[in-house]
Amino acid sequence: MLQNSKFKIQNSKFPPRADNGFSLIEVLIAAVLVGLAVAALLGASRSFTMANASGADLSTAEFLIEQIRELTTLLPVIDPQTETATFGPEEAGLANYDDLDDFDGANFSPPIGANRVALSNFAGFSQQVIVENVNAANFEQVMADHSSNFVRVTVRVLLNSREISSVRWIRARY
Ligand SMILES: [Ca+2]
Ligand SMILES: [Ca+2]
Repeated sequence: MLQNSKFKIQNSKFPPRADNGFSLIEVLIAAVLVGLAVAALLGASRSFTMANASGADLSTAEFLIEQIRELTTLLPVIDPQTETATFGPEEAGLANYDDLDDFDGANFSPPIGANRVALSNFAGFSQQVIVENVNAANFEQVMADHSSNFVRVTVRVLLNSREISSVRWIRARY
């Protein structure tokens, strides 16, 4: 029994392969396939980079809008001293702005942070602020300055004069 199986192993030789390498055609096809794969990867990488760049601009714009929202959110809607006498800034400069309508028409370039300090790292970006009174029953309807208890704040962020993002919100006078 044992001898028999030994005999079989000794005699079970695999037939030698006709060739152990690749043919020229196989190599050429492989080279073409690798080339196509590399080209596809490069194309995908380029479009991803472009999408990523515009995504980064949008993230920056949203960050800059948030800075204005944070800066103004605790300010009263009308001036604490002169109340509705003036629509717009009663103060000489940004450092002393103390109510929401002081920011109407403001254009910060370079943009500013919530602490009113210029963000020179974001040069090229700018923040435009519009403050308008709107109808209490219809926030889309703009009314005369100080003629309602609701104001709509619009912040637009531009990069090199191109609008990247804009956000509107409503504040109530209380
Ligand atoms: Ca003021
Ligand atoms: Ca004011």
